[in-house]
Amino acid sequence: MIFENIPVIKYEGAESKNPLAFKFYDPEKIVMGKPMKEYLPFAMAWWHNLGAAGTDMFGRDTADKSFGAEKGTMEHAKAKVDAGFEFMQKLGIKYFCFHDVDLVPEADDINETNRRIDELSDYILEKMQGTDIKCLWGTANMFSNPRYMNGAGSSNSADVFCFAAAQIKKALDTTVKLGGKGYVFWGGREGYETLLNTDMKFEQDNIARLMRYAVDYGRSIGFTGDFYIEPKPKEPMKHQYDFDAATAIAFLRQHGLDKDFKMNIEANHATLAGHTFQHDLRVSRINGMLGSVDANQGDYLLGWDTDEFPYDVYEVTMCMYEVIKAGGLTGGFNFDAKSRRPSYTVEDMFESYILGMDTFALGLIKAAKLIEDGRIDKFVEDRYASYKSGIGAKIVAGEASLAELAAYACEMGAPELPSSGKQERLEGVVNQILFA
Ligand code: XUL
Ligand code: CO
Repeated sequence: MIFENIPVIKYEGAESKNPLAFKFYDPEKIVMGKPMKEYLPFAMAWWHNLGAAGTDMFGRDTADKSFGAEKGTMEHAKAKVDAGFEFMQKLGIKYFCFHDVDLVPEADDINETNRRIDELSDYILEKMQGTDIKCLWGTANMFSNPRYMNGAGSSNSADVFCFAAAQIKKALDTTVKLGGKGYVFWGGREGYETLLNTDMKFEQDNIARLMRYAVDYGRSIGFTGDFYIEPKPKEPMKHQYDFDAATAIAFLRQHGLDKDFKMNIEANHATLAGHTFQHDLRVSRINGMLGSVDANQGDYLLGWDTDEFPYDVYEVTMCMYEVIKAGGLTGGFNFDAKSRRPSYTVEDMFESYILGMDTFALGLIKAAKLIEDGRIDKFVEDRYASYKSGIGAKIVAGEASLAELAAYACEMGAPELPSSGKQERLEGVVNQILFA
């Protein structure tokens, strides 16, 4: 056992003062006709939970993530598997997400890296047996190694493009081997630093080519899940092509990839794009492309991707509102989040996930209440009542012409002001649902 002093985390209810217990996440509790756990397929992010130890731009690690083995070795890679499975089992988490290089130390020779990935994925498969833990999604890290300084699909080097293809192939093989439901493209360096040296159209077409090669290969080896784009506007690049959900969806449609891809929406990426989390979820939902969520939150006072554990119940309630309206996720909620640097103990690893899971449970409960209450949905419905009959109904049916509408307007004279937006009343309803 690696986390000897940590018990299995149980639901103790809202009054509990035990830091190592759930206050709101009660997996069997029925919410809108389904057990909570079905609405909330949580996933552990291999990289943050088992890898990130607090290093930032100004200082080194604060946490010890060696798990009793020497870092950079296959023993350490296996110790991370042991730690990860014990961690997930103690919290009741059923999924994990990984990058290829989260699993094993990358070797100088890709053939050796691939051999290590095979060995480690065999070990993960063994660990999975007798548990109900599965892979949510896999991905290839095509942003850390210096070769990817100009991106992978967007690189000016065809050799780098091929190397990316090799990594994607292996990551897809491994995702399929581990029964993964999805495969993610996060284009961290798929963008530019300056247009002075950039052929934007060529780079975007090439990214689409790489995705098309990946889809064709994935389908040929029996991968039936969804591919995801995880939009992010910037960081590390000054401008990233998958800026936000609207941009990514238009890109997928332009290149005929929209049948194979959905969105993986990360809260902190949406806010970096100048949107709310809910906005990017809504854009994905109304386009039938809400697939999965990277569950975290940013800091509105900071302009970068802080990847904090979700705590903002307003934001998460509106997330769950979108998810319920979408009929649930085909993917899950991956905690792409890290404990703050001064929260460096083993207890902090668990308490971070407890916070995140409890926040989403609260968000689910409150979003269900908001929908059952019905005032907000009814208000929105009524707000467009002028399109239900008369000239409005004709507009919606596409049976009018511009000349007919103009004639209608000229006869009418100036229209009355539209009905009040009542934002403050609606915000009061949300507060009442959250706190009454
Ligand atoms: C980076 C980020 C990534 C992706 C996977 O901002 O979110 O960890 O989720 O590459
Ligand atoms: Co992410």
